[in-house]
Amino acid sequence: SEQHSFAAVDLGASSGRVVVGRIGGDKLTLDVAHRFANEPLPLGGGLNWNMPALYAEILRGLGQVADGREITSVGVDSWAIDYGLLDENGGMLGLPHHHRDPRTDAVAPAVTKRLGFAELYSVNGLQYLPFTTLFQLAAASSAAPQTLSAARRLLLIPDLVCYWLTGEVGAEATNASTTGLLDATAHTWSPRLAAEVGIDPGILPPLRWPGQRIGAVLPDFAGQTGAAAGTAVTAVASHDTASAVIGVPATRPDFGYISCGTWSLAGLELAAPVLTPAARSANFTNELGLDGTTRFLRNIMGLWLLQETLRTWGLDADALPDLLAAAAEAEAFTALVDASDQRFLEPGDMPARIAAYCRETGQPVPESRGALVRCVLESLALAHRTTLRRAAELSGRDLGIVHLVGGGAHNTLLCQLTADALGLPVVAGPTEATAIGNVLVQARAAGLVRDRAQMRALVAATQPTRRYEPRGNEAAWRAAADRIGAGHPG
Ligand code: LFR
Repeated sequence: SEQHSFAAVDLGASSGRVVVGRIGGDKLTLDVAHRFANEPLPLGGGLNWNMPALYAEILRGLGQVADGREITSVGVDSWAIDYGLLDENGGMLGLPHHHRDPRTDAVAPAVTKRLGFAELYSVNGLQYLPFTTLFQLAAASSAAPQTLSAARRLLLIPDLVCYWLTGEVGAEATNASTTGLLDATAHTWSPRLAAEVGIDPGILPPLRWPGQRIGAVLPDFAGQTGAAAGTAVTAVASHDTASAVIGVPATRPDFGYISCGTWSLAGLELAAPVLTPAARSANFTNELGLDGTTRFLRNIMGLWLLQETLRTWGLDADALPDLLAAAAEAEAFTALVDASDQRFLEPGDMPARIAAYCRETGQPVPESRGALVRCVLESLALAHRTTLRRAAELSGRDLGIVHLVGGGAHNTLLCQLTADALGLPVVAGPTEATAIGNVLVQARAAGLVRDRAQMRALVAATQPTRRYEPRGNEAAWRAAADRIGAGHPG
């Protein structure tokens, strides 16, 4: 049958890529056309995203994709929550802030106290994360009120890129669900919450949904990249985690997922949000997935703990295989940290923060690099266990298998420890689940696939995965879990 090619722009917190996905019949192939680093830019005292540099890389990647190929459409996803502001002429008002910028440190607890966590949760259904858009806006409205009052539009990162590509503004719904300003039940903006944090609700653009056509690439863009004028830009599930969940190769209903990259997002796909007091005090989030589903999950610090450790040691990713080999040899369960603890959020000396955590909790400080990496990976595996088991309890669902997708699928030790901790098989891969989810939603808009079950069956049939069986040491993991309490909202 006929094959179509789609371009997926996927921006992650540490790297971005432009991918071509080809779909037709029972085939799905993926080809990474361009990969680039995403380095945050400290500027004017804040931590920012270098959007012009990222956009230049996107254009370069799309240029390579368009070279000699016919592209049915383009879709853009990225990390969530962060935003840019446009002035009345459509110009960007400063660079978007990075969610790891400390500007919300004092504001987030204060706003939560003022509005009440229970009240906020009943509307937006979100876990407490200090950097949620709503808190960033509260910080901006006190620190930079002139900028905010000059703003005519607030655009999340993928919507900003789509605006530059097409000239059209909108807010894609899965990503909008991470702002704290979207009603988790009605799926509409909450003008009341917007007003509460000091913004004009009118700057929130109309919502758009995955699969909707956004527009056509602008002629100057087509000129720059060689793309055919008029190539469509399609709204995908533009929150990277939402796309990753679409790309999970699940073939049975009782699956849990872990989207494991800079963050580890562990949870379940549900038909409706769980807004109970128990879900709230366990700090579970209800983000929006494809077709109105709920992504019931928690944020775990993820590979950030490892990336930032390597950076502190002055090492790059080439050093990883040796470190992981040393970690595999290191003694088990000597020290564990709570991988949801906010102290690990901001950039800085990670080994020192881990050592401080261990001292405070009366645990031995890991002495060698191998021991420290072991501590990080066991702590992540433990957080995966606690989070997925709790998600199943809170939603009354069975959990029979775990899919781990994203860059973390390469980390064989982490995958094995996660299977051990959960006492369940872990299927690792694909690493590019996010780009795959992006492509699949475009393919559905083009009439090539039907529903989530068919999309996942296609991923399972075409993408390589690796299965890890639990090694059966439940007693040790239970003891480890007892040492670390479940993380709670501030
Ligand atoms: C993952 C992710 C998470 C979100 C965090 C910040 O890349 O999108 O889902 O909580 O980044 O945006």
